[in-house]
Amino acid sequence: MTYQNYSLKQLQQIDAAHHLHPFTDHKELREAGSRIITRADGPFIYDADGTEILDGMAGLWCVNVGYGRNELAEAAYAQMKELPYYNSFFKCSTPTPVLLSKKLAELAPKQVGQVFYGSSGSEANDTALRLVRHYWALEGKPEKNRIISRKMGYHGSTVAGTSLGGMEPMHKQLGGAVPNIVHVMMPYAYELALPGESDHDFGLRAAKAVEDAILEAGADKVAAFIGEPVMGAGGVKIPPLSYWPEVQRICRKYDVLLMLDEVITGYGRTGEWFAAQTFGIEPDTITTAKALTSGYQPLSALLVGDRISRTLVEKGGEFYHGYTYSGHPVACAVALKNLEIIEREGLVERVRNDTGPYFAQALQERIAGHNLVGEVRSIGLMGAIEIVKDKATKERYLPSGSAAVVVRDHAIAQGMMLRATGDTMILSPPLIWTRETVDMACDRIARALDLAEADLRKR
Ligand code: PXG
Repeated sequence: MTYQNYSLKQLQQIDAAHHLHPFTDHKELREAGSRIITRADGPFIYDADGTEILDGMAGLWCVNVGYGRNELAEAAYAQMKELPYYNSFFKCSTPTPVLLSKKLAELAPKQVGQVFYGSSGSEANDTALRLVRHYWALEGKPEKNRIISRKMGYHGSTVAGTSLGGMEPMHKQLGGAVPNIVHVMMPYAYELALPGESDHDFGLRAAKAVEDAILEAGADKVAAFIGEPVMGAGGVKIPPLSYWPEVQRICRKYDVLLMLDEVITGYGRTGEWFAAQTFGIEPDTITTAKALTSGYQPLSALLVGDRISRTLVEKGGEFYHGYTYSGHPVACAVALKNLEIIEREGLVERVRNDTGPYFAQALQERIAGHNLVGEVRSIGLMGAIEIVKDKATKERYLPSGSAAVVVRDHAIAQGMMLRATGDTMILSPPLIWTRETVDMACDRIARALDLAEADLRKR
């Protein structure tokens, strides 16, 4: 029986009765009822009432090639018929992860040539954490096991992902994180730069927090630094250009590995295949997931730098780690086809040279001037709108985070899906957006801001 046999109301009732959603206040959801999305095509999603909504979030930062790609469905179907599953344990392999690994090694920065697969970004970060600790143990330095991360970083929701991330409410619920992970300041100039401090100087100061943490622990105790090139779930926080090269210099100075979490930024979002290329750095690991398959299949790939893989091979000994679905043949077949589409349609170049700059300009010209907007910022097709009560003083509406939700609800009613995180609106659209789609989004967001302002000023 297909869902078409159920009314929207029935689906909502069954959802409420049996389905526990991620990151949800379940009491609140029971009262409101869920929004049920039934289909999607190109840049649009459609809810159970048939309402068309422009998807400004590419699902959840993942549907880079947009919806309705028959080629991806066909790749999955063909692979399922040929070989739906076999594992990559016990010295076995299957063709699609083999070929995908070769492709990823070609696309990745030159010092990164090996791939470890999982099904989610969280799993890939679990792998990354275990791998860097294993690396130092193989190098005869098992005590070099601490990881430096950032406050407000997001690295997933498993125990390791939560521990690596810097979200305090998540740590609180975890009730005991993976030990030896410390969190330093984030490079978020809008709120943390000092009066009169240039972007450049702020970037260096934020990087210095990494050095301070290394010195405090002792360099012989620090395994790695991990960060998202652009913090995503934490609010599309784009670091000054001075930040990443300085972090890399510091990591090299103290022989600390550099781990980039590109679960959001990987596969074109910033206008390069990887944000490591955008920021000109050479990480030792790159965590990727989401847009690797454009979300059509669950798949993550931890890209592993040669320094680490060389030690694994030279020293030998089993790395006791892996998942049933590591290198899943169907997911890897879809990833191969997805990367082929991104290449064939030149989506990365389009973001870099056309839609990315146009998006930045449109946000500046059409959104930044609004009374509710403290700042807009973007890189590639990834943007943020800061919602404030007072532009000049950057004062926010109270309670914290409540205003962005008002904007978001109006935006959805205007046919524009975007996300609110704290007091920040986030955009991360499919890379198939054109200038016209950017214009359509700005029209709808501007209307939502007007309506939200009318509501908020009544408070
Ligand atoms: N790292 C980063 C940088 C992420 O953004 C993960 C790891 C974990 O990936 P998985 O596949 O395990 O979810 C993510 C995921 C949001 C939101 O609300 C963001 C993510 C996931 C769910 C919600 O912005 N990012």
